[in-house]
Formats: sequence, structure tokens, C-alpha cells
Amino acid sequence: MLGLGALGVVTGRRLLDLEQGLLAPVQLRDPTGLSGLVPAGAGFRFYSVTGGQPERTSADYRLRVGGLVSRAASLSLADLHDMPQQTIVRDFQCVTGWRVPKVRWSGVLLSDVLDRVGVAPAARAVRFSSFDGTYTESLTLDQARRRDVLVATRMLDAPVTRAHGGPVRLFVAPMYGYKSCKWLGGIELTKQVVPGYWEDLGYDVDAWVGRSNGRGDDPT
Ligand SMILES: Nc1nc2c(c(=O)[nH]1)N[C@H]1C(S)=C(S)[C@@H](COP(=O)(O)O)O[C@H]1N2
Ligand SMILES: [Mo]
Repeated sequence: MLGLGALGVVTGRRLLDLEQGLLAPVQLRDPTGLSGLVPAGAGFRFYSVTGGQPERTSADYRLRVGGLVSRAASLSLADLHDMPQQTIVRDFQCVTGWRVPKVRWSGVLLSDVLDRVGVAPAARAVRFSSFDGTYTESLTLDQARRRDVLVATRMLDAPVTRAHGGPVRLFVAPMYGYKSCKWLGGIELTKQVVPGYWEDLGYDVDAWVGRSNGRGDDPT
């Protein structure tokens, strides 16, 4: 962990460079810059656009679900654990090229979370925000309803660690890793897709593995 403090500084500096337009476009397409070089175990790499790892304990964690819904909710970890649990085993593929084969993920279907709050007829998309205060992502409502999109509380046969976005992160199996928002804090139903953090910086809004971003990866 010693390296991560220094890494935060480097990453912060790098984001400053991004904001000031000092990096060439090709570097712009390298998500999170240097933080992606940090191995995070099991073949994963550690990503955080803020350079840090925000913390919520199991007791104080809440997932706020609102926007175009009939019953906005604030779900605790216990609420999520009380819902039907789903497990899927799928590869995890980052758009920069690394892939972790056959990762086991467990949690609640995003679709079940949406049913719990009641999606309003006008809603067509879902927007996710991280409690890191910066990262956002989105899906169309149809994508969000897929059976391979999880609000994940377990990953690699253990509770999702803080570094991997715990206690709760999104896992969007058919899409590149940038869709899988870490430190998931909010879900908002919206009229249309709002491009997320990396999409504002040039990545495809649809992030299908093997089809988007001009990459020829095998679908996961
Ligand atoms: N909040 C947040 N979520 C995020 C990111 C991030 O920087 N911040 N990076 C994304 C990218 S590009 C990838 S590949 C995965 C990496 O997950 P990991 O850090 O658990 O390996 O998280 C995704 N979710
Ligand atoms: Mo990524």
C-alpha cells in the first residue's frame, strides 16, 4: 500500500494535465494514466480517477436510488443482502487490453433494484455515480435490465474490497471495465443517457466488449 499515496499525487497531477489539455490525444485514451499500472491481485489493476480509495463501512453504506422512480430508496448493505442473490462467472476486460478470466461475481440484479423502486414510464436510461465524488457511468434502461448486470457485493469469492470499489460496485459483464462503476453510491433513472466520466473523454458510450472502441477483443 505504500506506493498508493505517491500514486495519488502522480494521478492527481496527471488529471490536472488532462484538464489543461497538456496530454496528447493518444494519452487521453489511456484510462486513469499511471494508476492502471498498479497490479491489484488476481490479474486486476487498480483504477481510481481520484487517485484515492473512498471508504464506507458496511454499517454506514447506503445506495441511493432515485430520479424517475415511484419510490426513491436508500438501501443499506443489509437491504441488498436480503434481496435475491445472483452469481455469475465472467471475464473482466479493461479497454486498455488486460483481461481477468472467469471472475466470480455475486450480488443483486440491477433489474431487481429497479423493480424495487418502480421505474417511471418516462425513464429510458440509468445513471450511476460513485461516492468517490467524481466518477459517473450510464446505461440505457434495456442494457440495465440485462441478466448479466449486477450490483455486486462479492467478487473473487469475498466481499468486494475497498480497492476494488467495495462495499458495493457495479459489474456490467458484456461491457468494458469502465462501465463497472466502483464505490457505487447512487443510481438515478433519467430520460436519456448521460455520458459518463471516460465517455466525456472520448470512449464509446456503448462499451460492448469486442464491438466498441474499435477493439477486436473476444466478447466476454
Ligand atoms: N469509481 C471508479 N470506478 C471505476 C474506475 C475508476 O477510476 N473510478 N475505473 C474503471 C475502469 S477503467 C476499470 S478497468 C475498472 C477497474 O476495476 P479494478 O480497479 O477493480 O481493477 O473500474 C472501473 N470503475
Ligand atoms: Mo478500464
